[in-house]
Amino acid sequence: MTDLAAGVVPVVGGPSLPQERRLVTEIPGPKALALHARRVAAVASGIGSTLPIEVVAAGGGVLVDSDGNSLIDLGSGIAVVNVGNAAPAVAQAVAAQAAAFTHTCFMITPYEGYVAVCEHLNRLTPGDHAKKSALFNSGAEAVENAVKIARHATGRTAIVVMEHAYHGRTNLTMALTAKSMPYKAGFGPFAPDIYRVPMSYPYRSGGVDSGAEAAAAAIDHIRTEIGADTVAAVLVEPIQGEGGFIVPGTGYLPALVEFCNESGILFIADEIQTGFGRTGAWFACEHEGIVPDLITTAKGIAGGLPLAAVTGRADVMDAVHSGGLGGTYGGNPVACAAALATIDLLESSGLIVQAQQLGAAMRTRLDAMKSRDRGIGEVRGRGMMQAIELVKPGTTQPDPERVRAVLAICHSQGVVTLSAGTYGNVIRFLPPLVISEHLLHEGLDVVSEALASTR
Ligand code: PLZ
Repeated sequence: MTDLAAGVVPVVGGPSLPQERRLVTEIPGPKALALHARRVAAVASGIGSTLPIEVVAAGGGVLVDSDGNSLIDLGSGIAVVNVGNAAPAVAQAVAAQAAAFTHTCFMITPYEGYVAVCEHLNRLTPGDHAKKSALFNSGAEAVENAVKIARHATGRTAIVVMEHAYHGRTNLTMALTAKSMPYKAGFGPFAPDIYRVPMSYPYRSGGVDSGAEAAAAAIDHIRTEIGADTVAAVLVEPIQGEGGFIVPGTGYLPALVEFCNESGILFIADEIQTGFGRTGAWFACEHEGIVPDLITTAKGIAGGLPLAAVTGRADVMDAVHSGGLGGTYGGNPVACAAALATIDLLESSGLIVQAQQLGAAMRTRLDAMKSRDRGIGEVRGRGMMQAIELVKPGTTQPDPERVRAVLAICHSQGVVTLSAGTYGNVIRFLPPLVISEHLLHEGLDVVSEALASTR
C-alpha cells in the first residue's frame, strides 16, 4: 500500500506536487464527507460548494484532497490562480512580507508594495495615457468604487449595464448583476439609477455576428429611454464571465466606446474574470483594440490572495476628494507582495503566450466534441477562457440538466469543472495557465467521455 492509499498526503503545494489525476477513493471520499458533515452543521447554507472535497494542497494543474485523491483543476478557483496555486514565487513573497509586517493600513502609514502594484497596473492596462490606480479587497468592491469614481467625475448618476452581466453580490453590484437566482432573489431592494441594455450574444441572435446591430440597439436604448446626458458610465465585461463566456460580436465594444467618448460617458471595462493573461492577452480589451476610461481588476491579480483594483485615466481617478476612497484592508501589504510576484511571473515566464497555445489546443478539442454532439450549441471564448453551451439537440433551447449530469460525472472522475450562464447551460473551462498540456488533455478526455455518456 502506498502512503497515498493510506491517506497520507504531501503537505507542500506548488509544482512539486505530482502532476497527475489520481483517484484512491470515491469522490467525495470518507474524509471529505466527514468535513462536509461538520460544514453542514457550522457553515451557513447560503454558501454553496460545487465539489465538496477537502483540499489540502494544490499546485500546477492539480488539487489534492485529504483522502489522497489528486484532481485536475479546470477552474482555477474561478479564474484566480492563473499563475498556478501556491506558485513558489508567490508563496515566498507572501511569507517574506508576512514576516516583515502584515498590515498598517495604507491610509494611515503607507508602504512601497501598494505603490508598486499601482505603477504596474498603470503601465500594463490598455492605453498609454496618464493613469492612476486605487486598491481594494474584492472584485465587487472594485466595481462599487469604479461607479463611485465615475459618478463623482462626471457629476451624473445613471449607470448602464448589460443583459447577462455579473459584477458582484454587494447591494450596488447585485443591482448591476443581471441574474436573479441565486444572486438577487429575496435580497432587494436594489440600488437605483441602473439601466440594463441589450448585450451582443451572437449564438442567441440567430448565430449571426450581430455586434454592430446589438451596439446600435444598446445605444438607441440609452439615447431614447435613459438619456445619454444623464449617464455617468457604461459598465461591460469584455467577455462575460458568470453570464456564460459570451464573446460579443465584432464591433460591439468599439461602437460602445465610440458612443461613450462622444457622449461624455465613461466606459468601464470589468476585467475581473478576463484579466491577467486569462484570455491570452494581459486584458481582454486588447483583442478588441479598445481603451477603457476605467478598468476593474481582481481575481488573477494576486495569485490567490484577495486584492482588487480600479485603474484609469488620471484626471478621472483624481476627481475624487482626498479621503473619498479607501477601506481598512484595501491593498493589504501581503496581498500586494503576492500581486508583485504574480505580475513578475506573468511578465517573465511566457505564461501569456502559453495561454494562447494551450487555449488553442483546448479550443480544438472542444470544437471536435461539438462536431459529434448536436447538444453542443456553441463553443466560444478566448485563450484559456473557453466554454460550451448545451442545448436540446436541433434547437437552441438551454439544457441545464445535461450540464449538471456532465459536471457530476467529471467531478466523480476527479476533474474540477464549473458551470455558468443565465440559463445554467454552459460548461466553462478556466485551467491555470501553468497546467501541463498532458493534464489539460486528460481533463478534456474526461469531459468528452462525460458528454458521450449523457448524449
Ligand atoms: N466582476 C466579471 O467575474 C466574480 C463570482 C462567484 P468578487 N465572479 C465570480 C460567485 O458566485 O460569487 C466577479 C466577476 C466579474 C465582478 C466579480 C465579483 O468579484 O471578488 O467575487 O467580489
